[in-house]
Amino acid sequence: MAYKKILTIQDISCVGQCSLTVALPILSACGLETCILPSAVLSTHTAGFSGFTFRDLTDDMPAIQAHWQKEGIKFSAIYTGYLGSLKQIGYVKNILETMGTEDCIRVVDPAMADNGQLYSIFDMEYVEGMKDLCGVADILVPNITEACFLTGTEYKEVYDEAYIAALVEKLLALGAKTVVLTGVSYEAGKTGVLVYENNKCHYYVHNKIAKGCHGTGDIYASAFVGALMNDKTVFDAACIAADYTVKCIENSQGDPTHWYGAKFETALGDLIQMLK
Ligand code: PXL
Repeated sequence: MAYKKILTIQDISCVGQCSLTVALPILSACGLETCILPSAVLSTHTAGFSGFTFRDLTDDMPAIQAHWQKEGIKFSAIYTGYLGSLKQIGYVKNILETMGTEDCIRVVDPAMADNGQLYSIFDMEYVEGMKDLCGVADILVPNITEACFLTGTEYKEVYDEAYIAALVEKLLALGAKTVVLTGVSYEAGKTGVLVYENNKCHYYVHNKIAKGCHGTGDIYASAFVGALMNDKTVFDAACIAADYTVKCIENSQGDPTHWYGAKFETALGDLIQMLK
């Protein structure tokens, strides 16, 4: 595999095992030079902690990008996650459009919602902005809740294949070429990932661990990008990311003091093995 430089744009939650504190170690473990653009700095993530600090870095972005342009820096992949503001989405869209190498792969994780609800700092105006960002993605990696918000679809806990097919069709209409939809579950105790690429759908089913963890969307998307940039196909990368995420959740069971994230570090060795 050629040595690749990639950029990931998401927040730094100083404590909480999500966003950049997950993406950076996972992508580095996958053998990738990982450059970062922090969207915001928070004392913790926003899902379960109260009184967190939040410094929005939107206004730093244009100068950072301008410096990179002056230095002639380009990225083989650009992967975006949790962003800091609606205004920032415009800057990030421009970075996706202009900062990649000719064969750059643009991956957008519209990290804004889970379990039927938007994360606390976001509103419907932000959802509209995120729709626009999805239009420049080569690969979109939403969970079902995010897919519903992006497409104006009613969120359901129980659904059939026709519901998922309609959801994917509406996501493609936003402009993304490939969709990797996570958390698609048709039977109790199982869940999976649906990959739509080149007019074909593939589904990978795996065990669903009853007690999930915060931050697994970020773990999944990071491992997916890491595997993809190791020259795996989109479907193989989606399967590897699923197996790794399940292992992270398994390794995090039975520790009530660790309610805020998954112990993803303990399974990095497994991820590296899966890439071989
Ligand atoms: O894992 C998604 C995420 C990322 N960043 C912040 C969050 C969350 C989920 O709540 O609060 C700051």
